[in-house]
Amino acid sequence: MRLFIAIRLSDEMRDALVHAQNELYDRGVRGRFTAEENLHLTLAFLGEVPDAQPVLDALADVSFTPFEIALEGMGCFGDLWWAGLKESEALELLARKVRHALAEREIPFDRKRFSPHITLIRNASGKLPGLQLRPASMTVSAVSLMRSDRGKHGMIYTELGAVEARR
Ligand code: 2AM
Repeated sequence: MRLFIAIRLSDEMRDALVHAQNELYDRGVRGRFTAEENLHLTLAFLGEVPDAQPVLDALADVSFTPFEIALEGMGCFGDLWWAGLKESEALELLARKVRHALAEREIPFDRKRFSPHITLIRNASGKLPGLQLRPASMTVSAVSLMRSDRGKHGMIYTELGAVEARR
């Protein structure tokens, strides 16, 4: 199983992101656009894992209170184009807690620095134009363990479990 830990997005966030994708498409950008239902914010990427249970146990150790995130700006890693998030200490802390919980249980994950982004297009053509994102925000009240499978028409992400914020 290919697993990652992510924040699932609210409808308002998705709407703003799809709006940006459509605008890019209308401007002639081509590439693999992330399907609306697949838009997410990755906190940790685990890759191939034989058994999800230890990961679910690690996730259950993560304790956090709800906080807000908001879209801000766009950027790219080469031909991968993404939407960014307003700087948030709570978000950084949550990613650190998730990664710490994995490390505590000796569950391997990609140790690349957390760089909060929501992938909009892979293999994007041309250069990223200046584009204003529609303002959108949401309350983060859960973190999900996701399984990624290659479907006939693109990736299929399935939630295997989640930890809820404590109020
Ligand atoms: P992304 O965060 O840039 O979109 C599932 O593959 C998710 O895990 C995607 O969101 C993907 O990229 C993210 N991810 C993070 N590190 C990855 C890696 N080393 N390989 C594949 N996906 C990775």
